[in-house]
Amino acid sequence: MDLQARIFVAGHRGLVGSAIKRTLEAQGFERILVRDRGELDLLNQEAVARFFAQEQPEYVFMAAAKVGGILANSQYPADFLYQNLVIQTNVIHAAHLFGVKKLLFLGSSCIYPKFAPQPIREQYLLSGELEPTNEPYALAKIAGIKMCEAYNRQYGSNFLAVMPTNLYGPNDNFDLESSHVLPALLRKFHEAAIHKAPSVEVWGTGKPKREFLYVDDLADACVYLMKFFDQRDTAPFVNIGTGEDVEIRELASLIKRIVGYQGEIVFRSDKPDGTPRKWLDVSRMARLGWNASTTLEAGIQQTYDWYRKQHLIVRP
Ligand code: GFB
Repeated sequence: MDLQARIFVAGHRGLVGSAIKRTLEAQGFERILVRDRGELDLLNQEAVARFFAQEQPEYVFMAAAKVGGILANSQYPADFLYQNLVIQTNVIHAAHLFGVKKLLFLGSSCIYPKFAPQPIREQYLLSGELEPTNEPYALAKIAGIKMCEAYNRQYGSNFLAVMPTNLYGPNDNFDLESSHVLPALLRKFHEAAIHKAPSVEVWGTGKPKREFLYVDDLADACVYLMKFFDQRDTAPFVNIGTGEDVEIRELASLIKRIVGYQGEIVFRSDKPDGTPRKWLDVSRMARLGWNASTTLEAGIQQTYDWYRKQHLIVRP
């Protein structure tokens, strides 16, 4: 992938797409193609094909998706299934029709069975039942992985798929209803500190474990794979994580300390816990020469700095 390559970053406003764009820019890539939702509706097959015909992208990072936390996934199962299936189908198929050299599809660690052995190896895909809170999203992502595999097999395409663990960082969604746990807790502790609230609510029992990867590390891994690996080398897909997970209660304590909040933490066990653990085996990616570099504490601190800058709020 030379610095003049035409690279389409689908979903460049989102958490992952914006980090990939930042990383590509920092590495000197000059022809990064992006389109806002108003300019290109990825749900529209004809519009997607027209865009590929006009712009002839050579490389595609498929980071556009309908995403959300445990509550949003439970409330909008149809949207998560429909939108992800259609968006990814349109982009992957257009990449095939218009001769894209390489495409990288973003999956998610929730594609693995709810009770998969830990740490989760890539070959555990489709070996058991999914976690019900995000089954529709997971099914769409599994279809995306299988679509990449099928196009590689039938047409000799070079489509890669990566399975990142739970992500966080700048440009995340901080809406308390639809976001993931890390941005939600950053915001809750921050606001509680400002308003000197006596306690902060954390959903569930606090016992589930999650592995959190700073999004700039993920972007670095994606660009690394796009530059140096083909689907033959990474086949069929690869986990990306830190290799370490934490209990939600430990995460809450860490965020509380970073924000400087003095009050109590209250666990709302009437809210869902979701899957008990999804700890990724990242040895395949390590063998490919890549490891995460940002510690959880440093990543949360950077995300918190970004959040406060966005909201022009002084430190409590
Ligand atoms: O991040 P999260 O929404 O997604 O929740 P999942 C992780 C854990 O944090 C759950 C708990 O056990 C939640 O109950 N939690 C505690 C909270 N407080 C909060 C809070 O204020 N907000 C949120 N959101 N959670 C998602 C999937 O699952 O993971 C998606 O639904 C996707 O499909 C994503 O795969 C990576 O890790 O449970």
